[in-house]
Amino acid sequence: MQTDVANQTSNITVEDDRTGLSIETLKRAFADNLFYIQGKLAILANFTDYYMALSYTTRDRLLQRWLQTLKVYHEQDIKTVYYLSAEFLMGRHLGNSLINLDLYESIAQAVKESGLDLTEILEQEPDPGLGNGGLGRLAACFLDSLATLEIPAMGYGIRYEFGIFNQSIQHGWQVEIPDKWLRCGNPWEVVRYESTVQVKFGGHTEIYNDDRGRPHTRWIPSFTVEGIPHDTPVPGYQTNTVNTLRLWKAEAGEDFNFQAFNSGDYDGAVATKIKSETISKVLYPNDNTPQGRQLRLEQQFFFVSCSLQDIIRRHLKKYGRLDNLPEHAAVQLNDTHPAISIAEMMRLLVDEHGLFWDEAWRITQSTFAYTNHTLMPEALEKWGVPLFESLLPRHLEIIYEINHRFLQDVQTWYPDDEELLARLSIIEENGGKQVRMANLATVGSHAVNGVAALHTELLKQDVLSDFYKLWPEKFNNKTNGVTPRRWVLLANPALSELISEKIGGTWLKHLDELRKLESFVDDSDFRQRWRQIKQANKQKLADYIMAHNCVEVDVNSIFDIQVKRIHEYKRQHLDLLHIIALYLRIKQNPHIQMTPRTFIFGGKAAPGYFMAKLIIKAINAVADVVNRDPDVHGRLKVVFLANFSASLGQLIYPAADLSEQISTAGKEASGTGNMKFTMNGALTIGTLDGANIEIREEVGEENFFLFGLTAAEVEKMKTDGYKPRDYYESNEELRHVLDRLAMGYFSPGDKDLFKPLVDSLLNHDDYMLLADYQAYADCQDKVGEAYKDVEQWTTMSILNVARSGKFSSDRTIKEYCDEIWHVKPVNVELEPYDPAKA
Ligand code: GPW
Repeated sequence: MQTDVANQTSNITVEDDRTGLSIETLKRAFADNLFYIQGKLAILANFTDYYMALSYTTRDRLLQRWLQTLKVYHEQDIKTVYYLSAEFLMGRHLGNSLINLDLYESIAQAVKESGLDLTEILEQEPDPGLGNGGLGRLAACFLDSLATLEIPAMGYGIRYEFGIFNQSIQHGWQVEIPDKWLRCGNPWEVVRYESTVQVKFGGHTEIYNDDRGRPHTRWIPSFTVEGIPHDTPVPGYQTNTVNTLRLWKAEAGEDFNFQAFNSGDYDGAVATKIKSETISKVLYPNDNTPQGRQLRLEQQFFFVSCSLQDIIRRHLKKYGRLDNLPEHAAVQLNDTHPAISIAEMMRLLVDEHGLFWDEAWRITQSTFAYTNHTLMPEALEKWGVPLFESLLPRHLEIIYEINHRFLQDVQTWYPDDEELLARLSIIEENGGKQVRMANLATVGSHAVNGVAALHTELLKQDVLSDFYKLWPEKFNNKTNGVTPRRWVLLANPALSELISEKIGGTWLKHLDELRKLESFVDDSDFRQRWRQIKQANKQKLADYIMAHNCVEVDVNSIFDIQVKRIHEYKRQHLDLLHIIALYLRIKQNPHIQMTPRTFIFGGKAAPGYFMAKLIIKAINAVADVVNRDPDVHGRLKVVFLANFSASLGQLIYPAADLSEQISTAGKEASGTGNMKFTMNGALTIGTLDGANIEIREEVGEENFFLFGLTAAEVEKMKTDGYKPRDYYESNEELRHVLDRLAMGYFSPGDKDLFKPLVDSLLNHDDYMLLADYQAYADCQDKVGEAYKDVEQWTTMSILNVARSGKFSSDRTIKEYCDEIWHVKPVNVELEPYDPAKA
């Protein structure tokens, strides 16, 4: 039908304000958006206005690809990946969109000709912090790779109104500030009210008979919440594919609103509204340590139910039947946070769509796969049965039924092994019944994977060993990766340009091609430019440190960096013990030779994690003493950068000389920061943990600083009876370091401040810092020596980058596609946008 709107706009050509790519058109579009979207005259506009106008200019250029991708997915017979995750740490969108659309240079030029600076505008964007750390950032890297590889895929999660808190440091302590990231509006989301779904909570179940007299179960909820989809485009790199990240916002169900409102119960209406909206209000700031709070379970069920209903609705519309769902949908569970999916899918199929149990179970098992991200026993999610029953009564019944049938099978395979049954059961029976989400996810999925080779081996031998005995074929490894588009091209443009000049630009899609850099390792001009780029990146970070911490750092010193969530198993305090040791060495021997170092830390602590917060305070306390002391001047500096985030990471990784990956062996499932450092030419000091092992394998042991106990040695020591105090007694330097901390040397106003930290190390030391201390200090001495040999260090740095190709998330995603999801790329051809035909 020819509408008036279509008639009026049918003369628009490709070079219009919304799709045109010439500098002139981009400038005009930018000015136009400033006027019509931001409602500002150019002379009155501020940087937020520029950022918004430029974002809309860029978004317009994404929309054609995005809508075309949706059209192709709608029309073709395809299989789609659904990545369910409670966290997506996407990072800033504008710079990434410009990179992936190949628009960066032209926009930079257009902005320049408008009298502005693009990098300054990019800094205005609030960093969407809808995740805690590695797990959420992995989800974002995976979406980038899926779109780049042209795989039909959709991310599903929660649109938190408040993301991870902003961290400020006051008197050395972490202070949490709410993250109002939506304050100025979000140009990257499109609200799809028409796809709103209803989510039930609470109430009870009842049996009823259908017309043929067959019994069914019905769930009568006590309240209903609406899920409103907010869609964000996810552009692939140099491809037409733009996938969708669909995040759900919780709102009050309409009937509830009106019932209370119409009867004059305004307080009641408001209370319902608040209760509903609370569900997507705030991200839980715990990493690797879940808290069994009711609201958290509500969040998990909310986004799972929204997403599965959405998937089923779309599938039914296209195919009219559900038996073939596994041929068209692969659903990946990002840890157990969405594991309630298994029960919800069964409920939807059996209760709402009338399928038989066995058929529903076949569909469920063949659709879902589960990724485990931790071995730490306290991080495995469990929910008390009473809470579960009050919030999700029907799901508890379904879980009991799944468990009953599963344990019956086990009994026929392994008769009379009560202990095996108790370990495998989805319900933990001792000490208050609990639902074990990892067991539910494992039973309900056809594939279970770990995130690095060692981690998967330990899963098979330890945490999930009983399941591995039942179903060895379910278990597989998928070593993590990171996207080189954000973490090299966007973060380190100078290095990227040098690399492309030498080996061409295709490495950004085929990261293994970085190997070609090895043939330039002896090229002295190349080596010199390599060093200059690192130096310039260090200078940028030094400027940031001066601006934010008022500390002057020497760019010729080793930038020795540990950035990640603060956790005892990650051992930021091992780094700190060594810093104190260096400080004391200088104090004892003021003329000692030492390679100058700048120690840089960044990372957030969970607000309720006392020891992690004390570690932050300790780092800052040591920094205060060290940075002020003229005796160590020119040799040591310590800096804690507040509010570490994806965007701060983009500044930090390219500036690092040394990457600290020093977790207790067997505790870090993979790590992904380790990969970002390596790709940017930092060398690693690390333990044989997580993906460190594979990084070392790739770059060569001579290009990696290894220290510490192995996972097996850690376990053996624990069973043999580990006594940390023995190390204290027998190691003089370590004793001095711990004594100074315990005595209050770094906390003059409060001498006992760090006693809990020292006591914990002397009496328990769950993460074996004292056992690893000397090996770490010795290894750091080797680092100091190695850095003095500039040429050798340059060679090692180049080889680290040249051999980092394995750690592209493209490689990881290809493995998921081939071995778990069985999905293929779908080509998206662009049709010129013509409103007359739209
Ligand atoms: F506990 N990871 C994380 F397994 O960032 F759920 N948050 C988490 O809550 C968990 C894991 C969980 C991290 C791992 O600690 C890290 O080793 C891994 O590289 C990352 O997940 C991505 O797999």
